[in-house]
Amino acid sequence: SRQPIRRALISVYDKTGLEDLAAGLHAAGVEIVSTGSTAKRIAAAGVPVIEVSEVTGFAECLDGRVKTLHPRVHAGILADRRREDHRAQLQELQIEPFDLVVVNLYPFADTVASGAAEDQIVEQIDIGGPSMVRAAAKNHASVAVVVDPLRYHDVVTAAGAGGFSLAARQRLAALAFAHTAAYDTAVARWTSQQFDDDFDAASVPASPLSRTEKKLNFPPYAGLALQRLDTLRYGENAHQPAALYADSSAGPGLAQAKTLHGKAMSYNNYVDADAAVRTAFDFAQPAVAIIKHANPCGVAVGATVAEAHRSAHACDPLSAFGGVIAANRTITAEMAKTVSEIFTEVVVAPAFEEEALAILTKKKNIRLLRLPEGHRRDRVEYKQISGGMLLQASDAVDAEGDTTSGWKLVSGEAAEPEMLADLDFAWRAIRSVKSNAILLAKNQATVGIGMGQVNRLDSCRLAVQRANTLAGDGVERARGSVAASDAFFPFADGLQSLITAGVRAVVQPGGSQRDEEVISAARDAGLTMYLTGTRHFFH
Ligand code: 93A
Repeated sequence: SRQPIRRALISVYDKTGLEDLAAGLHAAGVEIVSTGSTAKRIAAAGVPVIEVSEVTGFAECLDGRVKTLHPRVHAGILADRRREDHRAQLQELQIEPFDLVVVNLYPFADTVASGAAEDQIVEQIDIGGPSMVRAAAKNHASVAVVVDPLRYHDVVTAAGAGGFSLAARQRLAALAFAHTAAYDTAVARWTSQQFDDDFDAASVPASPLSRTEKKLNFPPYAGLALQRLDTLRYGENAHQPAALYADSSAGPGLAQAKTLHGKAMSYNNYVDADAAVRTAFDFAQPAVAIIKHANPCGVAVGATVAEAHRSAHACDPLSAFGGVIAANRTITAEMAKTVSEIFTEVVVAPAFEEEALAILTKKKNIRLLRLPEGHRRDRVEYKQISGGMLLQASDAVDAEGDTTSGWKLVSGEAAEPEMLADLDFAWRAIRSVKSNAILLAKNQATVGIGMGQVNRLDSCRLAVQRANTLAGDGVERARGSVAASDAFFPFADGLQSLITAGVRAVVQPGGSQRDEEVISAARDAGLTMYLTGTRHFFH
């Protein structure tokens, strides 16, 4: 049932792996026919290739809209090699059949997602590509079709081994039809939304999951794997009934945590505990986060959790009153002693030392929560909007490993190891601060946080003001600190206020239209500034 591969048609938008594929096919004695820029790339790799226009005798026209839409191409794909009459007609028409079709389509969905204009999006509706894919898939009795660069290796192997078996060609055909169906669904959704005033999202088939969405387990249909766990006393306010659910497609996480001591967790306790855990577990070293109203009022790392807690608390003792604390390590007796002196709503951690429990359980009003074994950050986050919800991969770009190696120094001297460690700390911690976020840090601890403002200048001012007043010792803590900004500075004004306050180094994503202005303000002040290239919005 193997169909030897003698002639292949290759037309790919995504050129990943193309050179190796072409070289491999050529080495297996396969003749390659290809379209414009695909043919150029193959030829540039030193592999012989025939232009499709040579086969059709018709130059590509209408700016590429018509390249492969020609009987000499489609008869070559659609001829059923088992049929005498098909073979005879090909001979009569002097058309050579194709045994293999490799295509990947114009990036329609990506173009829509990029915010491109209507005309540009329309241009990315691939017509010739899906036609070839569907033709080859229909004729799987004679032709193998491949739409995914990940399969090129199999193609080269098959070419050298007498071709694909019928079963393999059938499987490839099924994948190919699923691929074009998904492609057209995306086109249908966009055109309906764009041009149909009575557009009803539910009437159009669901958009297919992308490859990364599949990897992340985004649910393909409505309905998460929710399981009701508990009734909560009330929601954010006393007149709002509320409940706790577990999502078995995620976790284990905070929802499965065990209350070791204290009153039942409230809705707001859960919200803050979640923010605390999210923050503390972003660090490899022992780390503590103190949260109020979903924002950190202190984050620090240290040699021990006790040390980290002392530094985190010192950031803002005023706000830490009634706070929710998370640690990424076992709560020690030493830390428990300090915590017991401060009115605290919740302490959440992977474990508690016996003695720590003995100390903390003396306090009637504190809740102690133990995270479940194997607790991990959810890879997908949900946010409800009216009538639906939004899903996204969680922001874990550089949760592990070295964050600083990819940074670009754009102003001042390179940071000494100690300053670099503080910048690294600030950049990790800022991920847990609601945007717009500016975070000042010193000695691996926050010293001033400006959060939740609707412009960056106010966040800068707030961070400085809180750094300089909350210590309560008359010390200007902003002076000599380093700063992180969760997104770029749209103007130099915010940065200027940090410079005036004595901040020594800044890490920020960059990418503003006014980067030059911002960077030159940093240079004028001799400030060390790094650009990360990624941002950490969090709302
Ligand atoms: O504009 S099209 O719809 N018209 C065609 O005849 C056609 N033939 C192949 N798009 C067409 N293609 C697509 O061009 C393929 O699906 C592939 O994505 C791309 C490859 O073109 P090039 O080799 O010039 O990069």
